[in-house]
Amino acid sequence: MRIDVVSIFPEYLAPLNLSLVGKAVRDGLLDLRVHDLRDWARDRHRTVDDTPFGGGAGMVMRPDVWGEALDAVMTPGAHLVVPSPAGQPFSQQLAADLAGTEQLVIACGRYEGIDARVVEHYAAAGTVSEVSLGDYVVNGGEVAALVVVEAVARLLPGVIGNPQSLVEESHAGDGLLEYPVYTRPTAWAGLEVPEVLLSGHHGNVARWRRDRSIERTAARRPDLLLALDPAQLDRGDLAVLSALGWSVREGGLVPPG
Ligand code: 6GU
Repeated sequence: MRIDVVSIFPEYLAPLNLSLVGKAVRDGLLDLRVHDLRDWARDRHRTVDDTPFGGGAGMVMRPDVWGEALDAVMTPGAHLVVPSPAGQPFSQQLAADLAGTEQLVIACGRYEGIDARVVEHYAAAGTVSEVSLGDYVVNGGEVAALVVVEAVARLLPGVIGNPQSLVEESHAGDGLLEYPVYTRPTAWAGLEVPEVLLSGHHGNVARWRRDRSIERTAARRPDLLLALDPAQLDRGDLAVLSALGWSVREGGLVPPG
């Protein structure tokens, strides 16, 4: 697939040459192109922003400069992603959807954001997603572009050596957080590896991991349990949840208290 990133700080995207994503590019699995937005500015200062209509702090990125850039970079059917703290939360589901597209274009805003007509204009012609990393503010879309490119690239066929690792990880499909993992040495800092993992009993290992996934999810992300279909849960799952004070009503899980 092809991914284009447009930014006033193209050097910010340099880490994409490293590690797994860098290898995917070198192996020809990903056509990654990073562009400097200022290449489409028209004045000699290469201005990309102006003061906000209606007043207020900061600067807003000009729609005409963005329009020139996106018209030059987007091919028919491209999916435009605009990072924004006001976007929908980025998710594994969206990463998987984006991994199935031919071209992804990521428009990195800075300052107070991009003139709202840019999203409106490109949404009329194709698919546009405004995406947020979470409920906090960072200074621009570049870190979100790093996140989106990495989350999408690792799902492309051939990028990850063992595709089974995509199946077992957090947020991959069963709606639970991943269980804790251990390796040698068996004793470290006075802490032992859980006995069951050394037992060689695959059934007991699988049950133990599933129990730990459920406990972790209940403690850290109860919202994920609320979204589960109880039909996906087996008797062992229900026993752990019940011990944690959760119960099952028709259609969903009910938290303790
Ligand atoms: Cl995508 N951009 C900015 N500037 N801040 C954010 C964000 C994005 N997601 C969370 N905070």
